[in-house]
Amino acid sequence: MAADLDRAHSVAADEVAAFDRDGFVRLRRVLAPATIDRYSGVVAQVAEESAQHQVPLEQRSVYGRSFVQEMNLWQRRADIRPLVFSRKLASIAAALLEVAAVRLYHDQALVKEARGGRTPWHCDQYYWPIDTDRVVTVWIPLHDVPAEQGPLQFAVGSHRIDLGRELDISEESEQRIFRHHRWRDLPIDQSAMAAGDVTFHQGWTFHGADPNDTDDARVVMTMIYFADGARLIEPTTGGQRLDRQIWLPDSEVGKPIDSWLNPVVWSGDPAAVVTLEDLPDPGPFLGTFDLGG
Ligand SMILES: O=C(O)CCC(=O)C(=O)O
Repeated sequence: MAADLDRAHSVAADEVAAFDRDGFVRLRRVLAPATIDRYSGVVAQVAEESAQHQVPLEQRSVYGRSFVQEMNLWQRRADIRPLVFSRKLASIAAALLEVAAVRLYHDQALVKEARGGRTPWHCDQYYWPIDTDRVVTVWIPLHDVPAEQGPLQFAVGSHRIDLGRELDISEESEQRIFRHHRWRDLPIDQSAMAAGDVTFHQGWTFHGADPNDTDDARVVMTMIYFADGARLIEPTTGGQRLDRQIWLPDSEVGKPIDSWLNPVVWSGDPAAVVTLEDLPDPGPFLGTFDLGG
């Protein structure tokens, strides 16, 4: 299993080109069935614990209904670390971004509960006080995700259109974006995912997901990586200030981000890459978001 997560995975030139052109790429059969089995249980358990602290779905905002969000599991649980620090996944991120090394921004479990709502269209880079667009999220479904369970969907090429980037994820963001014809004309790419498939999307790529119309939770793990050498910028929104506080506490504005929370997870220089032994002991980090209305 660890071997699967650290095994070299070659990324084809047409996959790099598609990622650059479309803002995302779907890669099939990247992770082995045994790896998926191992981590689906861990993430489902975290989500179940989280759900006990949440108000019922019908009392939440549109955002709150879209998924239960648990952040930086690696700080809390040693058993998720081989997945979060997977050299295979981090090396794919570096290849797609066409950079020599990547750091971890943070990880995040995104569990769309049974009958959970739509994930409104949004882009992520708006939340990140980082001076580069060389930032990517890997979205890892931990079981097959058919269309009716809300697989991730992408607006193809939307990373190249500077429209609606300043909108928080909400029903309003979705409605305002769709009023614009350039946005309405973009093709939408959505397809069912099989366990072992993953997607990678850029920070400015608009994405969303349909509701979960099934009685089973949609269990997904994600990691966000950015190019080594990227600098912290002065946060300009509430979301960016919060991100700076939580994920970039020891980094200085204008300087390359290099705190212990953002280790190098892939580099052409193996000595630069963090090992599981280098990581601090798990602590009581509380990355639960309040999903109330
Ligand atoms: O899982 C979802 O429904 C949304 C995922 C997402 O927004 C992300 O990974 O950036």
